[in-house]
Amino acid sequence: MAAVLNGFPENFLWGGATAANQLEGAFDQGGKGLSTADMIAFVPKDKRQGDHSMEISTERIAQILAGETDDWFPKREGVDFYHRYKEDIALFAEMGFKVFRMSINWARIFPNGDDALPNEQGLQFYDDVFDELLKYGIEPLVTLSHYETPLGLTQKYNGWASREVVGFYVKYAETVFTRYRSKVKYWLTFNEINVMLFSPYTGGGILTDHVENKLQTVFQGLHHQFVASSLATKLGHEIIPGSQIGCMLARMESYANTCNPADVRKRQQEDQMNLFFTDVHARGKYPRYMDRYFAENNIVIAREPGDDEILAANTVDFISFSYYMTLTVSAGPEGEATAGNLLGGIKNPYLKASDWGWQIDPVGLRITLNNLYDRYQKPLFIVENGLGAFDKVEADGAVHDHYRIDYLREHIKEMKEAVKDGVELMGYTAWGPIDLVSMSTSEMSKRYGFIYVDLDDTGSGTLNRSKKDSFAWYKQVISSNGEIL
Ligand code: BGP
Repeated sequence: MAAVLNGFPENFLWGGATAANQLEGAFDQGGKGLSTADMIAFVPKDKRQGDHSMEISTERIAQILAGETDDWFPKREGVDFYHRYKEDIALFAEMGFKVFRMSINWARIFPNGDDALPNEQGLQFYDDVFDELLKYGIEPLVTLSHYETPLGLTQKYNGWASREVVGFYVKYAETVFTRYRSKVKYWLTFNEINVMLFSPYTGGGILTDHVENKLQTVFQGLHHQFVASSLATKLGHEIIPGSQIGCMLARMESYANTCNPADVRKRQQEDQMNLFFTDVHARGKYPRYMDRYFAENNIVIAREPGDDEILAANTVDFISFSYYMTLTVSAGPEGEATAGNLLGGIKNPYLKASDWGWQIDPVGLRITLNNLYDRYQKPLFIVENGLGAFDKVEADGAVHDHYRIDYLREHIKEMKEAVKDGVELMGYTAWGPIDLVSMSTSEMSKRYGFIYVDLDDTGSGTLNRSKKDSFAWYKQVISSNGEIL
C-alpha cells in the first residue's frame, strides 16, 4: 500500500506553460514558414462573432496572403521570446522553475510541413533554448503541436483531414526526438486535442467551409491525430530511453444543473464526449459509447489496416490537461441553447467568473483529478491553469495582482487535497508565466503572467519585462514545495 502523502511529492515539477505561436514572434525569421496561427487577426471585442475568433475561411486566407488586408496579427509578433529567451528563462529560473512547458513551432522545422529536409536554423533555435533551460536545471516539457500546423499543410491537404499529414507529423516528431534526445525527456503529442470539436482550424488546420459533412471531416481528422499521436509515442520511446510521453486534454469537468435524472444523463453524455480523447490515448481503443454516436450521426471513420493495433500498443505514459473552469449541463432548453458554448454557458450560482466569463472552480480541480485518476490510474500532469485578467500598472511600475494569487492559491490548495486523496500528480505548470497573446481572442490585455510584458492589443509597447506581485509569491510556493501559499 502506498503511504498517504501529506503534501506534494519531493520531485514535484513546478513551472509554467507556453505555446510558440503566442510567445515567440519572429514569424518570418530563421527560415520559418507560415503557420495556421499566423493567419488569425485581432478583432476588437464589439466586433467579435461568437465566443472566439479562431475559425477562418478559405477565401479569407487567400485575401490575407494576397496582402488585401491591413489587419493586425498579434501571434506573428508574440512577445518576442525568439530574441529575448535568455532574459525570460533567467526570470523563470529566479522563480525556481523545475519545468518549462513550451511548444516547438512545427513550421520552424518544416516550413511547409511536407519539406524533404528540416530547416537547420529552426532546429538550432530550439537547441539554444533547451541549453539555456538546462543550464538552470529546468526540464523542458515540449508540445509537438500546439495550434500551429504549417499553413502549407492546410493549403495542400486541408490539414489533418488528410491521412497524408500523419506521415509528415511522424517525420517531424522523429526529427525532433532524434535531435533533442539528450535534452528533452517530457513530451506532449497534441495540445488540447479535443479543441478540434469546436475549432477544426485551430486544432487541425482544417477548413470546413467547403466540406460537405463537417462532423465526418472533424472525426476523421481526429482519427488521424490519434494514430499520429500513437506513432509518435512509439518513436519517442524507441529514440529517447526513459522518455515520458503524454496526451493533453482541455478538461471540462461538468455538473448536472439539477438532480433531475434527465440532467444527470445529459451531463454524462457530454462528459463522455470530453473523456473520449483520453479514453483513446490511455486505453488504446475507441470507447463503445462512440459507436452509437457515430452511427446516429452518419459518421464512418476510415481506418487503415493496423490502426487499431497501433493505438492499442502505444498508450501514453501520463495524462495531462488544462483546467480553467467548469461547466453546468442541462437537458432543458437552456442546455440546448448553450451546449458547446464555453463562455455563454449556464451560470453556476455557486461560482464567480473571470472577466471573460470563465467560471472559477478550485474544488472542481480536486474533483477532476480524482475522476481522471480513478478512470485511468495513470500519472496526471496539470499543464495549464491560471486566471486571464486585466492588469493595472501603477505609477511606480508595480502590478498588484492579488486576484491572480488568490486564484492560483485556491487551485493549488485543492491540488494538494487531491494528492492526499491518493492521486498521482507529476507536476503543475501555470499557464502563461510571462504575459503572452491570448489563444482565443488574440488580445494582449488578457494576461496570465507573473512577469508583465509592456505590449498592448494594438502591438504598441516597449516589450520590457517586469515582475508582478505574483512573481515573489510563486517563487515562495515553489521553494516551499507548495507549503507556503
Ligand atoms: C488553452 C490553450 C492555450 C491558452 C489557454 C488560455 O486553451 O492551450 O494556448 O492560451 O487556453 O486561453 P486564452 O489565451 O484564450 O485565455
